[in-house]
Amino acid sequence: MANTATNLTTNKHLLAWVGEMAELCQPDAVVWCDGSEDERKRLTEFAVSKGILIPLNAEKHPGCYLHRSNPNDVARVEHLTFICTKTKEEAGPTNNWMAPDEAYGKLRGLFKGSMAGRTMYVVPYVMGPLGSQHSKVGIELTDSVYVALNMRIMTRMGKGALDMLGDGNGFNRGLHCTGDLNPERRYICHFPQDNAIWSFGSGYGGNALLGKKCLALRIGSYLGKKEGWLAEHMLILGVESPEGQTTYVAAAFPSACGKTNFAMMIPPKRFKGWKVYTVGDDIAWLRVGDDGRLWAVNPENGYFGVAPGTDWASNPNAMKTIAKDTLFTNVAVTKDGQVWWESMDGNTHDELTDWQGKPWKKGSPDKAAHPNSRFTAPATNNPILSRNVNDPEGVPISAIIFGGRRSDTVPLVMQAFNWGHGVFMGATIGSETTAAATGKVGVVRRDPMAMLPFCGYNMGDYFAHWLEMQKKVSNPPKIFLVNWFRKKDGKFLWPGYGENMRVLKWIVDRAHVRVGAQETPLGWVPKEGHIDLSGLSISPEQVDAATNIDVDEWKKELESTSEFFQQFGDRLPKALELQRQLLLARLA
Ligand code: TSX
Ligand code: MN
Repeated sequence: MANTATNLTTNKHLLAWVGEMAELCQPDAVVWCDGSEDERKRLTEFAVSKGILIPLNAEKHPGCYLHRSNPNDVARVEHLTFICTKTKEEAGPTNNWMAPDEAYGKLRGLFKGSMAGRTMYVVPYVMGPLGSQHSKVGIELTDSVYVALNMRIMTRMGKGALDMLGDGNGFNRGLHCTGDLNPERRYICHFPQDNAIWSFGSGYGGNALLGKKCLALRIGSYLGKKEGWLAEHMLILGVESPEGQTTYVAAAFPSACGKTNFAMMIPPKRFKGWKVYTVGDDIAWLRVGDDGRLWAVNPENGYFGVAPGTDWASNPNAMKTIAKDTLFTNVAVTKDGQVWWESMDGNTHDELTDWQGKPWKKGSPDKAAHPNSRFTAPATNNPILSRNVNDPEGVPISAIIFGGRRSDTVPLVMQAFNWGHGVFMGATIGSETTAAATGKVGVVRRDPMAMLPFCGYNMGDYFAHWLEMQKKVSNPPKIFLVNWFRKKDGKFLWPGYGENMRVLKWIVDRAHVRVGAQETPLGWVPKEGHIDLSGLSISPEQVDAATNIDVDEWKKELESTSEFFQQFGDRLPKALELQRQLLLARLA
């Protein structure tokens, strides 16, 4: 059997577990990752020699590499993602469930001897700032050098994690094997009660970088329920006023709403002296501080962002972030080794190499970059990275924003009357489907708190946990609902992007109780004069339409909400259905 020895740790629990897993997987070698620069070079050179990474134009993209995945392995696989709790009830109606014994049995069979002829990397990592009592240590065992290099960017990876773990046993046990990438033998299994994750048959980020969705959200949300905190699918940003006051907000949006763009937003010229700082673009761990406020930590250390749609117009800070030391997955490349994707720069290239490595010519009906192509970039590259990202206690949250992509019904912004109403808003957000490939276009898919694919336990209990948190948070953030995507006559009513600063400023001012609003049956809404529209080239009528509340639309909306709630049966907190009926009564 492979020698599993290391001088990086003497942790008996860890050494025993690594030994046991190596016995199961039978790798030729076991390599412990220390997170050093030397190691990065070594692993990168190895990956390049095997064709796993392709060097990009070193002048234009210093330190950057391209990875092409198997074409059948380009995204998360929700139908193959399981929550393995003792009972199905604990996983709830919105998760796939498998009994732990069955899952361990099935996956043991797959992992058995699966790393023969390969190397097992032991990847120690921390989610959250090093040394913070709120951070969690994980160890990922993987046979993928691509995964090891991505984890190095996305987490605090290496010796620091082992030092933090010391001789403790409280680490997440993650086992990952690429396997033969046969989707028939692909399983992403979570064992919340064992603090373990077993992932087989995929090399894709969300399935294989176990610190992110698997630990920080699915296992994290389970631990949050148990320990009295919240693991959320939220960006965190700081807004600094010209007077130097910084206000932090956390925001949850379903996919394809531009979360990373919002997290890296540049205020328009009119907002001279206002600055936005990124704390995180995807995940927030929220805890109650001694002061009764909610404090947020970004457990991640990098950005795993969708490339298409990221460009100099939509997100200049992201473009600067990915300028160096970035791994690209499934993007297209130009003749001179530069990355390219649809949306980047018109039709300037006659010929490209597409995401599968095939020649691509202008006018081809196929996309050159995969629509879910990605960048993995270190947070420290972000020019507007908050100086507080490594604060062990996190940053104090003054506002929570829920959002969705809705062409009607949901106004540009409204504020919840109270915590319970805000939880109702979060529990009922949804997005209209955009891509024809995913079914009907324009159908609302409910995605409560944007957590539908990421909640590691019964979503009804999750709602109850959110409601329970009110008792602990004596100084709670205000809660808001936003919608950048409302349309009239097929056209977006709100310019979005940097102009969202106008909405964000109203939110910040509301959080500090220093701007007005109009009470409507559905929440507090800005009326004329409350949102600064100076220098904006859209008509007041258009703003009215974007912020309008239509009673008939909302009656339908609340019916659809009722349908959505039914699946949770007894597990749906009574307080949520009551919120729905209160709104209905106010509309009548
Ligand atoms: O990210 C987006 N944001 C948030 C930015 C901080 N997008 C892209 C969503 C897909 C990932 C948006 N798209 C936003 C937005 O606020 N708004 C829209 C809709 C929109 C698209 C184009 C225009 C306007 C609105 N164009 C013009 O007005 C010219
Ligand atoms: Mn996400």
